Amino acid sequence: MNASAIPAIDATDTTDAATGRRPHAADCAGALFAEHALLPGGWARDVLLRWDGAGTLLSVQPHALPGTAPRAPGPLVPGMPNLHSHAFQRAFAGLTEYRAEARDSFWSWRDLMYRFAGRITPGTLQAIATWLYVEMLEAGYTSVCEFHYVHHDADGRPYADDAELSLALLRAARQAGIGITLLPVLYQSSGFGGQPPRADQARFIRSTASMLALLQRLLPEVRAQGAALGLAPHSLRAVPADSLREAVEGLAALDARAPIHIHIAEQTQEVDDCLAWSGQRPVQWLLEHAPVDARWCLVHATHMTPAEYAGAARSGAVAGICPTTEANLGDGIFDMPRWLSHGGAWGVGSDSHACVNAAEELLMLEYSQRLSLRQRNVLAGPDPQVGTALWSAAVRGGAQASGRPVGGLAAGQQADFLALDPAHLALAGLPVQAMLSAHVFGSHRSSALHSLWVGGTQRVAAGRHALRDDAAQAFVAARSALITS
Ligand code: NGQ
Ligand code: ZN
Repeated sequence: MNASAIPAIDATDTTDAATGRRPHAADCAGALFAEHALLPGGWARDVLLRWDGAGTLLSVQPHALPGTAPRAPGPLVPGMPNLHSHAFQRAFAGLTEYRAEARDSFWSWRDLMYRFAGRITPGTLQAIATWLYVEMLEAGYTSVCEFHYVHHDADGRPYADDAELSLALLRAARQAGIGITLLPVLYQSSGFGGQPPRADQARFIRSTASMLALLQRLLPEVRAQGAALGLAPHSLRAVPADSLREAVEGLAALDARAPIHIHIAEQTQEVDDCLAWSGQRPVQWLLEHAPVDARWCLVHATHMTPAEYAGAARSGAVAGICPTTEANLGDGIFDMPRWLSHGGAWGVGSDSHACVNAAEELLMLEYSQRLSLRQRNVLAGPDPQVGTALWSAAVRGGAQASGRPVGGLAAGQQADFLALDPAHLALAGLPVQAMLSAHVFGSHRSSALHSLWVGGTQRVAAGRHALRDDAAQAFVAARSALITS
């Protein structure tokens, strides 16, 4: 990096002390000084962060003097990328927690979810997503991958602007100030081997050509807001083999590095159906028939054989784990020690948004391992503090899956971070090394997250997003409208 590219911080600095942001961010940088910050190599002292007008970190300097930079209100931690979200599903969290069949399952949940998806409008989607993204920011997520599949109107007809609902999500992300990777979903069949879609899937369906046209249409919009664009073949049950190949090739022609996310092996039923169709299990089939590499995120790779764990990890793909949704839906438990033994990358997503809290996803992930292995501190890594090890690994994998530079506090990455509140009762008096574990595992009524920045702009102060009240009100109105429609 060219040192002369770093704007000097001087006594005439007009940086806003509350936000670390100067008035004309486009042509000047912001800065922040933290006594403690979690860098990719671990905790460091007296760290000076400086970023440019685009919100990219220019330098992250430990053992620095604060100069005139504003001081962070507490220890700084990188923001968490949320690698899997279906925004509209936030509006019915809690509404599917009753027994509807003698034995409820993922599939009976899906029937209820589809009824809800059928009622979404552009206005309600934007209101739900804006509130959801405000919640995410208040809960430690600084970016989100939207796995977006409700494309058409309630009758399954394309909107006048085919990108209508995608654009609603981009607007919501802009309003809330969260980074976004938009992943339009390809959905064509109701089961393996190209079975025709069900009537309640009509809003999701598009041809491969229309998907590639949508990606073309969205690319300038996405780039204009510093977002990323990828593709999500929904699952092997929803995308026939030829379509998968054509879509992945078409995407690569548009952007050779664009992310590709797929739901892969969430339910044993889909493993059985895949075996009946092809003689292979879903992950096995995918590794043999698709160019799986570091662009790919395998969401819910829950049911794999040891050979599949090894092959998928070695492909370089990220395992997209959604611990609270997978628990909510009764999916099964991902074998993290096995995945890590092969050097596999992983990150977390809040998926159906039964829970919207980065710390709680990590808690659920570690606890699922403890319960199945009857051990403690299963996922400690280079850092013996489990909270720190989980947080750092999930940031790295989440960034890879996002296709955006959101991988932590290092030059060249986005200035996406949060400050913990050292005066919060969960943390007060603890050594800084224990604070992330206390944030993840010590249960509290309120969050110890104090402030949060995305691309150098402060979005949460004293635990609150500026839009909280307005966005919450619009969300409740949208949900009420959906329930009664
Ligand atoms: C989804 N959700 O796309 O929202 C899915 C359900 C399906 C999860 N897989 C639909 N958790 O898989 O067919
Ligand atoms: Zn999903």
